[in-house]
Amino acid sequence: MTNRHRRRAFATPFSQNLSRTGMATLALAAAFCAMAIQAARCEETAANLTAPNIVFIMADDLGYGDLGCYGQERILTPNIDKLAREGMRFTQFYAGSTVCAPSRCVLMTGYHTGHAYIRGNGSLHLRPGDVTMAECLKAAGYQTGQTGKWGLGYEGDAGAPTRQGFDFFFGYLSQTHAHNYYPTFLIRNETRVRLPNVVPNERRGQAEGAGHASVRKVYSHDLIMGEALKFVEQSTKADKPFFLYASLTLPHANNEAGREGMEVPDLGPYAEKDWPAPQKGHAAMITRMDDGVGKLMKLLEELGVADNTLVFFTSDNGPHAEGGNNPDFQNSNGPLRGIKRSLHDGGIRVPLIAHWPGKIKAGSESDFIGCFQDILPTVAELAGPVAQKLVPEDIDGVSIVPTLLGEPREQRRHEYLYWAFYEQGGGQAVRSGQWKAVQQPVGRPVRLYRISTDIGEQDDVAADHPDVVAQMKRHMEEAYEPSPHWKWK
Ligand SMILES: [Ca+2]
Ligand SMILES: [Ca+2]
Repeated sequence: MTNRHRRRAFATPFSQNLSRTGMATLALAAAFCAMAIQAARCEETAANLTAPNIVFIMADDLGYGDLGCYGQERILTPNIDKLAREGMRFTQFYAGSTVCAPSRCVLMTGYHTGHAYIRGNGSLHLRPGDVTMAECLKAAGYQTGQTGKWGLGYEGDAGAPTRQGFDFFFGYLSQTHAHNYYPTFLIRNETRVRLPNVVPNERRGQAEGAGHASVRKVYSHDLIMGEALKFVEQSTKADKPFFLYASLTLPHANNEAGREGMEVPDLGPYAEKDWPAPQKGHAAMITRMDDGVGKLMKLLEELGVADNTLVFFTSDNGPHAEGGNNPDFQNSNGPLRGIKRSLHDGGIRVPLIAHWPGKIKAGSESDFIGCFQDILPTVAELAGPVAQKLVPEDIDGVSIVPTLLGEPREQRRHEYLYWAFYEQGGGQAVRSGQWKAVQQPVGRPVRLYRISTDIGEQDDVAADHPDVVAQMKRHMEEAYEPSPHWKWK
């Protein structure tokens, strides 16, 4: 990957426009002093922290409005709501992409979808040289495990999680396989584990295992959650921190099952609701996931490691209209516009909760404008210098540790965030401060929204602000690095 076009888009913390006068020299000296003090303070902060366990829980296609703590009124999510009450809730955090694979690539490698290697769903897998979050944490002494859906490599290739820094893996490698909640097999490390479900006309090739089961014995989410709990329990026996990446598959649809795609073993508290069947399934999936989060949090308490564990909860992209689900029924995107595959905020703005008792202020809220590429530098900073040194210098993320810990040192901010989406004629979007620009499909005029006051992106003000539109177009040009694998189509 060439770095020729790389120009980092971060706001600088202090002015670079000092003139060549004596005053300027003095000011420079003062600035260097301030930097030195700041650097010393950073080192001190890092030295005082014991590297925490890190649990990163990610739902699949869960919308900004699907959780009680983000305004959901029908679907019960008591455990995740508790997580938010005890931790920090982000209101302006974004997923890496509006669909699965690229969002996960941004999360794992820290490059946005104008720079990342995997920028869309498809058959590409991570290369050995791609540096992942798991590799950084493993190098820093962490035990690393993933349960759930990977999406960045297939059986036997270099992209498999066990070849990208994970000591342990259980779940689905292929995203299409992951559609099926009652599969005939899942994968433990690099070996298939047979399951008693029966799937007639099961798909083959890279989608192997996808289909609609006729005999449903074992629900994959329950196994995935169970393996997550086991990994945590076993990890706490060793004298090392652990990293769990629980990339849950709920509430994604089984796209092979038509209008019966919201597969769930029981409808729980929604069984008697006067709702369409897919909506009952959708709600039951989310509540079942919430129940798993509750079990995980309880286990951390029981094992006595809750206070030294940083837990994140988020989603990989906005809500879907698949498997019979109507995202409007439960207002899954909240006040936002659009769903999965849109570059309006409904497709990309996601819940993010961070929980670390005694370190992250309970009941706090942050309007920091961040994105998945920020997670890698954040966890690497917490893991220490060995992990930090492995993170490539040209990634697009910034560490949000100062925000999480409420530190006095300055939080680096993005000058802008960028997304490229390569399906459906392509699309690009930029978020910069109060502004949001969307060009979807590519080639159409750029629409501009003052998102600070127009969260629903209803009022296109491009005609009133040609200077802002020009600036947003410059950001798009700067952020987009051509790739032979990714063309607007
Ligand atoms: Ca997804
Ligand atoms: Ca690698």
